Amino acid sequence: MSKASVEEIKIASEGLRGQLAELFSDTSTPNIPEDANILLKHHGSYQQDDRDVRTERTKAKLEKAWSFMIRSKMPGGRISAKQWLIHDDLCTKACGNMRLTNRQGIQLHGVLKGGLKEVIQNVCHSGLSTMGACGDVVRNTMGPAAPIKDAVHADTQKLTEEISQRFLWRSTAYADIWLDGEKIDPEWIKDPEVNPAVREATQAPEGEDPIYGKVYLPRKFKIGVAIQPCNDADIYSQDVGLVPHVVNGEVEGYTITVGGGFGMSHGQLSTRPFLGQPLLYAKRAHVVDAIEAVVTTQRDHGNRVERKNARLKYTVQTMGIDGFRAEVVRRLPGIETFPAKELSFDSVEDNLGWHEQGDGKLYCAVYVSMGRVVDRENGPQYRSAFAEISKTLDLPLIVTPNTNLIIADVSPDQKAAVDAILAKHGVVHSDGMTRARKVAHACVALPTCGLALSESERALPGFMDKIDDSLRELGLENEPILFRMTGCPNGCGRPYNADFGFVGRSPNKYAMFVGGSIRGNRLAGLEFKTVLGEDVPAKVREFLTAFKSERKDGEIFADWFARTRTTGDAPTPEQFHIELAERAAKLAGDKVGEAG
Ligand code: SRM
Ligand code: SF4
Repeated sequence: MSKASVEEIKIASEGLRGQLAELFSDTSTPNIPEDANILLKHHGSYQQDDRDVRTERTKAKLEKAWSFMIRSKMPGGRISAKQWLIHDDLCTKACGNMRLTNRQGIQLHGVLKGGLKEVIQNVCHSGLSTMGACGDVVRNTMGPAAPIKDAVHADTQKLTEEISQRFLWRSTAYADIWLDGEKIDPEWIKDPEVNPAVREATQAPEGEDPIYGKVYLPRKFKIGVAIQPCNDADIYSQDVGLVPHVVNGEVEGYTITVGGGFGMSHGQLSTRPFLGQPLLYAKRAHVVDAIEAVVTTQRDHGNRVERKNARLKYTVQTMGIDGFRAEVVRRLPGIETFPAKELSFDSVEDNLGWHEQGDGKLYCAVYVSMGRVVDRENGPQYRSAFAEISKTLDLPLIVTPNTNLIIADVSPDQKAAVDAILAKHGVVHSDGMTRARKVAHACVALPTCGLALSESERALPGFMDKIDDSLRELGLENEPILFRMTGCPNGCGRPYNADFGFVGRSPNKYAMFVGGSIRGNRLAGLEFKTVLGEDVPAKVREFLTAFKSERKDGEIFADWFARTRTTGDAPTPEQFHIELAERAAKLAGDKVGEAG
């Protein structure tokens, strides 16, 4: 689908309404047309098919095995026990499990067309929603996962919620289509936890969206907040990153970074990952307005001709960071902005295990392999464990950016009960694991992702078994080393700033990127264009062996790499700009070189 047609579909949709209501009340077909799927994304769902059976069904001249993925949004990953139980219940309408996402949301896969409305209704009944979880709008806002009870953590969580509220798309379409026109309001839901942002957004008067207009953003838009030195929200990978500046224990304001983003296409130099760059510092009262100025600058200046170059990162590159800043500041009349503060981070890791949270209570961060909350026959029974904790102890949960799960607000006398439930279901939070394994993540990929070129979620645990052996043999089991994998170059697993990023090219073949950083602040380079899956652990071992023999005292892998190696092939900024200009010219129908 070309970029122009996506734009046309959005414009013609009347507040993202389209024909979705009619299509989903027609039960005679298992799927919807592609243009409707584009609108559906803004409602938090994607049409997919089971790729494990695609070939055999095509051979048998059967239709694809269609189903829908549904993504729930929760700023900062916060979800109550009751909301969790509603999602757990909905697993039975999906493929029997749920997937924690690395933007702190929850995905249910395999929902059939006839069941989609009921699932979305139930998510809304829980007080969460799917509105804007996908599509050309601001997505789920990420924030620090640890539920530390201090003024700074309280403020970052409040900020994720303020952002979420400000940037929800506004139209009655969502309520009309999924909730039979009933607006999401406390009377109807009878739930004090109802999300006020969604209530307001679904009651919006018809007409243009106040922020997004008729045509929404050129592309998806992502925001994350992190408190130094923990970069769990991986702010340099975000369109907008936010970091609080703390004075006397209180947040004075936020440094704003812009233009991070990871999607690329193999071999296409005009697409590439970028890290966010410092934009400015704003006082707390002006932070959300400053973000709105960034969002509207992207709305008005982003590329609406080529979706591959439509993310904010390309707008920032095209305008230059100084030009971009000038435009943002111009949109903030009467608001004083300041130079960005220096930032410093240690790691993107979660702090797994038990910790005090600062109010006499405890939290427990539990490792969830690849974020898949499932009961495995010969492994951990994550789904049963978390459901039982929610049912019997009614404790709030938090999805982390590394797709683990935090059990929060545990009073000391509940700790033994939590441990007993986890142990009963074989969930051994992180005991005995290498440090690398605790943070290793793979995107979903096969069998649900329509864009996957190779396995990812189903492959990384096997890769890590062998890598773990090397780490243990070399005595590196406690080293902070970041491994991430994706089934295609779109970069969902955030592989491009990892120490090692494995990026699917075709079945069992991966491009191998090396030399990012566990701090999330450096891009890896393309070290090997194609490596067979079975050869990946040996390639990794070569680096680990060199690290072990060459490292200086206390030096971590990322610093050893930076000191001793140069990152592999990556397009230079010049190459990138030349290709970008060439592509734009081609798309505009000009002959390259003849313009001007
Ligand atoms: Fe992603 C598309 C899964 C985080 C970059 N992503 C997809 C789709 C929806 C495939 C599709 O378009 O048909 C995947 C659904 C697979 C499935 O079956 O579930 C998908 N992305 C995911 C998740 C579930 C991966 C995970 O391991 O958790 C993450 C959901 C987060 C959420 O709750 O919203 C997810 N995706 C990311 C990230 C990381 C992040 O946001 O922190 C990135 C890289 C950062 C970035 O956006 O630049 C990412 N996803 C993409 C892209 C490439 C965007 C680009 O700029 O080119 C696509 C494809 C697209 O948009 O065209 C994509
Ligand atoms: Fe799918 Fe590619 Fe994203 Fe993995 S990186 S979930 S394969 S789009």
